[in-house]
Amino acid sequence: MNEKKQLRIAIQKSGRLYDDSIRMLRECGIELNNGLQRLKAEAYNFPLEVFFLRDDDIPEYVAGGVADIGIVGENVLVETQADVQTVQRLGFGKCRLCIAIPKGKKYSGVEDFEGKRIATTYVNVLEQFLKKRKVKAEIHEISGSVEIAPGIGLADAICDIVSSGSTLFTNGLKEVETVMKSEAVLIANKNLKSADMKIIERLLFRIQAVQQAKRNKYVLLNAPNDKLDLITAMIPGMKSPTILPLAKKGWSSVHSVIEEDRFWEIIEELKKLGAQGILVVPIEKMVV
Ligand code: PRT
Ligand code: ZN
Repeated sequence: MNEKKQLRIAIQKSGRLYDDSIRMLRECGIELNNGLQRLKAEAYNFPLEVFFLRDDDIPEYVAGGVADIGIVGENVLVETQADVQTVQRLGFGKCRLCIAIPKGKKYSGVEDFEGKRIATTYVNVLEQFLKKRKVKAEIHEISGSVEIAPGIGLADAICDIVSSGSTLFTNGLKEVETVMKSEAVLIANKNLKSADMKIIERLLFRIQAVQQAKRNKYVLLNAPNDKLDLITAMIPGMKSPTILPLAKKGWSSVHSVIEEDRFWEIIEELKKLGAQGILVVPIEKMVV
């Protein structure tokens, strides 16, 4: 019998990575059915089965082959030390793992932690960090509400995830060391069959097209013909810009793609060169 080949992806069941993971699949044109059941879902237009799990379990499930691929924060991946491969950085779930101390305390460097107690859920990552810096501290493993540990006398410092910094602020703490930076990554089992690899490649192709599109904008502008060379040199686009004559003599319409990072800088230059009627449009997918 010819069984339909499906790739199994593990994503967070609920939490900070859930919405972005589902959105990423949707932007890749992958729609899920019975997703509301929240244990397992199937894509009806792509060979993908989705398992909804706690983020902490995802690396081990992928390493053990229960799922073929997974989406997880690098912080969790490094902490669990699971034997998997990282196939793509996903650009969401950005945060950092930091050591923080009470606001009023002086800090002169990582050696201040010698002999001190640090509370964390990231025991392995912190241990590696301190070892590299030759600091011997006492690590207290706690499972939640790490930020209250110094206030209740449980620890001198904490090591926890920070994004906006407001949790530290409300708890009278200040960030003094960055242990690691993190974002969501796509991980894969190390022993996948070639049929699975082919599906991953198709998925990666789509993810990269979405990411490219987000990094770029489509720009349309009117340019005086005597400045066309200078203007097109500013916006070379993917291969070269499209140039179409305007009904008004001596003018052309120029279409191209520009990078989000250099966007304002380029627009300013284009204006100086005499470009007018500049329109900037988001791109949904981009295949170079
Ligand atoms: O239930 P499950 O085990 O699946 O989820 P979880 O509660 O363990 O994880 P969750 O949903 O909180 O986070 C999932 C992943 O999102 C993490 O592993 C990180 O990779 C990433 N991420 C991004 C964050 C944050 N930002 C974040 N701000 N994870 C946690 N936080 C917490 C942090 O622990 C602290 O309590 O938010 C607080 C700090 O936030 P700020 O904005 O006040 O600095
Ligand atoms: Zn978790």
